[in-house]
Amino acid sequence: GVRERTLIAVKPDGVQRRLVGQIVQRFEQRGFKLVGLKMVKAPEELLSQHYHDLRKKPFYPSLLRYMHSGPVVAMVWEGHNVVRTSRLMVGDTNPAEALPGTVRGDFSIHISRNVIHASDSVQGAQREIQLWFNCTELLDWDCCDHRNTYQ
Ligand code: YYY
Ligand code: MG
Repeated sequence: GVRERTLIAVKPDGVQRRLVGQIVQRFEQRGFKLVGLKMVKAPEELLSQHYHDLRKKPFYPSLLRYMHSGPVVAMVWEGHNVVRTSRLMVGDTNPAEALPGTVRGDFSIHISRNVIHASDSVQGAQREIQLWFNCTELLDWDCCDHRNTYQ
């Protein structure tokens, strides 16, 4: 439905490289609705829950160190099919495989510094949104262009 939500986060490299504005712009211009946004230095506890499924991977320790190295801009975007569409907008995990036109394909080179996070399933998105945001930080507001974005 049009109320589907996903967690998007500009990672510390993306914030350092001043890419926040361009990334927000892509989701706005696509027509999705921003319902939450904050800048945080993510606690290690949050990051270990966020990346729980990857805890046995060889790159996990450096992944956590990188994600904890500086501020992250976490956002919740809402709209029809937003989880799948935002994965397409973000591009392949490995920037070498990410197509031009995607965030990773336009702004990154190496898998260890791939600029952005996007939830990979509707269930995963719900779990991640609960980890990163209180419900009071998510705003339910009427988008004036709703009738021009949907049927
Ligand atoms: O969802 P996505 O970010 O595209 O990839 P995941 O498989 O969930 O991995 C999370 C994160 O871990 C990835 O964005 C970069 C990092 N990573 C890595 O550094 N090296 C790998 N071989 C795989 C993933
Ligand atoms: Mg993932």
